[in-house]
Amino acid sequence: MSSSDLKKALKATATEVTRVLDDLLPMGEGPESRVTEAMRYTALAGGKRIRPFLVVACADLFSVDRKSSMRAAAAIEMVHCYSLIHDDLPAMDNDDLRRGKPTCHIKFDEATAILAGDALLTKSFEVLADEKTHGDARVRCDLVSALALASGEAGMVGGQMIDLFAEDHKLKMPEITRLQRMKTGALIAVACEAGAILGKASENAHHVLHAYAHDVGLAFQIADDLLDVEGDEKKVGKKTGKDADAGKATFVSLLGVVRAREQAELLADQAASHLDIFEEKGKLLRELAHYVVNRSA
Ligand code: GRG
Repeated sequence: MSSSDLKKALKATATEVTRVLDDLLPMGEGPESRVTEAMRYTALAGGKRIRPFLVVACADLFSVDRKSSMRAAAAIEMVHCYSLIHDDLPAMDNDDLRRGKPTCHIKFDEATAILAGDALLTKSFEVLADEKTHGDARVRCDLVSALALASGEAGMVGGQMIDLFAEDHKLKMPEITRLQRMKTGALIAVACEAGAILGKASENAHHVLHAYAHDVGLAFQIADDLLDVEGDEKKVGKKTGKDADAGKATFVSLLGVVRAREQAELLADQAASHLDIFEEKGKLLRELAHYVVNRSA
């Protein structure tokens, strides 16, 4: 298997999850259709679709039906899209550009962007709770519960709160690691966990995927910090240099570019080695760990 197999698999998942999102977010009628339009604007606007890929690739380890894993993947991508919309708002990062396009509040307006984010978040739970996602109510309940924990104050929202606090406080390495585990890592971890839940994986397999997700999540964030320093704005699709401009402590500002890259590569190696128990079946996920570190967007 080569990196072109991973690229093909990423592309195929991106195409399929975009189709599923398109189906799950039909345009309605009446004045409320403006919010659906804004939801679709962000959810169908591309992106690497790494979280959906993680759901599907982890679920594939347990031969889960694709229809189930794609719906769970779409639900988690909805939460990711909501976080991007809200993160870009003037009250937070105040960004005009996302995925190479005007951000949701620039294209529509702030109130509509807030509502679109809210509606994507709630829609994700509607999708997971639907029988079409899985026939077993226990599995659906576990998916809902895992996504709620990862998205809320103990996960992504909590991480975002610490990130805002960090604007006025110089965080040290352990605090930054905790912030990023919550802000970015929790959603990456729940993507892997969703695959394990859908596949009714053994306790050991759950642990292994958790350890993998933990290392990939951190490697992903270090790569994101590196892109903010070294990335090409056109390829990244958003403004770069923002962390330095804001005087924010990041993995790169604390470690320097060279050590940060070494650390990210070490984490990718470690993530890949967790998957030994899956032998050949874990190959794409092993490759993905290295891809997140070496990506240009
Ligand atoms: C506002 C509730 C709330 C949370 C915001 C995750 C997050 C917290 C904000 C996203 C902003 C950001 C740049 C975070 C750093 C890492 C990250 C999650 C980048 C974006 O994810 P990618 O690279 O994006 O997977 P694409 O566009 O490929 O989906």
